[in-house]
Amino acid sequence: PEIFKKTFDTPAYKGSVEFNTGLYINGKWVDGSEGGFIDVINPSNGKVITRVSEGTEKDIDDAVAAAHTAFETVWGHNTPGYTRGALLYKLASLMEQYEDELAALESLDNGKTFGWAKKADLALSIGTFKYYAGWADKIQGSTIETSIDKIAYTTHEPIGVVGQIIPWNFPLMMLSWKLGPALAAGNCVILKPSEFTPLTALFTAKLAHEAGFPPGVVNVVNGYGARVGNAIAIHPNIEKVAFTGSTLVGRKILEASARTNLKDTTLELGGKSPNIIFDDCDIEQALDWTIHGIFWNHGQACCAGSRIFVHAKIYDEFLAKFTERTKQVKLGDPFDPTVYQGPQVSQQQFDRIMEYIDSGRQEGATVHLGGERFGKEGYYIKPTIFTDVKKDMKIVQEEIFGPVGVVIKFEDDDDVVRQANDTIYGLASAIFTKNIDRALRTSQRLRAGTTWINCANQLHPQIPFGGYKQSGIGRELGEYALEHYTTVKAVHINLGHTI
Ligand code: TXE
Repeated sequence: PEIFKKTFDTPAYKGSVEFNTGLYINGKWVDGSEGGFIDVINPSNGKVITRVSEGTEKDIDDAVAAAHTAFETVWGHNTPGYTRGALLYKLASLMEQYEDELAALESLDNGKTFGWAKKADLALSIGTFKYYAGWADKIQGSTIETSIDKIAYTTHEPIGVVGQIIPWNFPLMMLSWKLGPALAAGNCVILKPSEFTPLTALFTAKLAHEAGFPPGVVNVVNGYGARVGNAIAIHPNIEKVAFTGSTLVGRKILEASARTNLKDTTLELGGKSPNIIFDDCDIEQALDWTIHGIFWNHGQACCAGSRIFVHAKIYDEFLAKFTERTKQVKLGDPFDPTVYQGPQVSQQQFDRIMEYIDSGRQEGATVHLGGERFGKEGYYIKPTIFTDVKKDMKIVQEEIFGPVGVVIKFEDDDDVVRQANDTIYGLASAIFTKNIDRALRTSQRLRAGTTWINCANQLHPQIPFGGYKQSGIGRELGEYALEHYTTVKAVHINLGHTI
């Protein structure tokens, strides 16, 4: 397998990285079984950064076999929780040590700014590993009392070999949300990063190796979704699959599970989250978070506050200020510390977003701001605000996954709740008001897995995240995620003599 070396000499980061770009299977770096490669593109300029080995079905078979052996010999029941926890903590410490290198790679590969990669992606990923390190020796069942001559107890056992398929918008963070609970609970993992952003996963595999995870416990197989992702989804010896990505592919994963071995399946899918601004909010606070809600990570967040509902009484004032603030969002080189917004991740995503913007125009909405490419190279799109939208327009119903928000005027609380819930999704929601009754009442009525009150896009290792409706199945983070990586065994003990 090839080695990638790069020296960064940027305003935000000076230093070098070096790691293997092969597949990490059974504790070794190998080439893809067919010798293929995938080019990795820098979204700021469209140029090739490097290439990584391309995995195949055979590579997934090898990784699954290694994971089974590890599960039966050195992991699962064979390693005490405190040892698993210590390894997870060691990995988190190594990530801390290489925080700048990881942030630089994430920024180069994904296009997010180095500053945000460090402040959000790195901080949360490290925090997630530490959090689950703490859980590894605290996963326990219960004793159930039934009658005088019977006793029963439960154990929470690891599921076994787990497949994890992650997207490109938060490559490292999604990796930590997946690996953290799976490894803490004692499972062995085959992880497939997105073909668009494999670099930080490979660097992390190197760190996991250094931390001392036994061979076969963590396997990272690069590859395309339709091939390697599908091989995971249909594999008869993978007992659970966790996926983050589009609702379209999520459906395929669930179908594959139904057709094959009924894998336990968790899905974290798309969103079209409402951001509700009541007339009694603190307008400056609402502005700060609304901007962050829709433009953070260039709108490539499944929980992005893409439908911005504003109370009629403050609509004009809010829209004027929102427009001014949006004009100040600085685009440019992700390694420039004054830049907030970098490029979209890929040409495909750029085209997709521009098609949505065109569809909005064609369906009669007004491009209030932006709506076009920024600069001459790379996949940059100006922050875009639509007004005069109608509820059936594609830009109001479908996930755009770019820096595009629609602003909608509302008259009363019942009306806004009805509109907010009028979508196939139910991932997140944000509410801005200084009236606590109004905030909590509205939260209760919103069909969404998260409500942020007077903030947006807040994520925390201890707090569960996941969707209602077609935004997904199951929860990540917090204690809740562990339920999806363990299975319960009930043991009945008879102390008496009668049947
Ligand atoms: O996602 P895919 P794409 C949404 C967002 C975006 C759209 C398309 O709206 O515009 O999806 O993005 C793997 N079997 N989200 O096409 O294809 C793929 O290799 C198994 C929301 O990039 O779903 C990658 O690793 N796996 C989202 C992962 O699935 C398959 C994050 C996600 O890619 C596969 C990303 C298959 N048949 C996109 N096909 C979120 N929830 O945060 C692809 N993959």
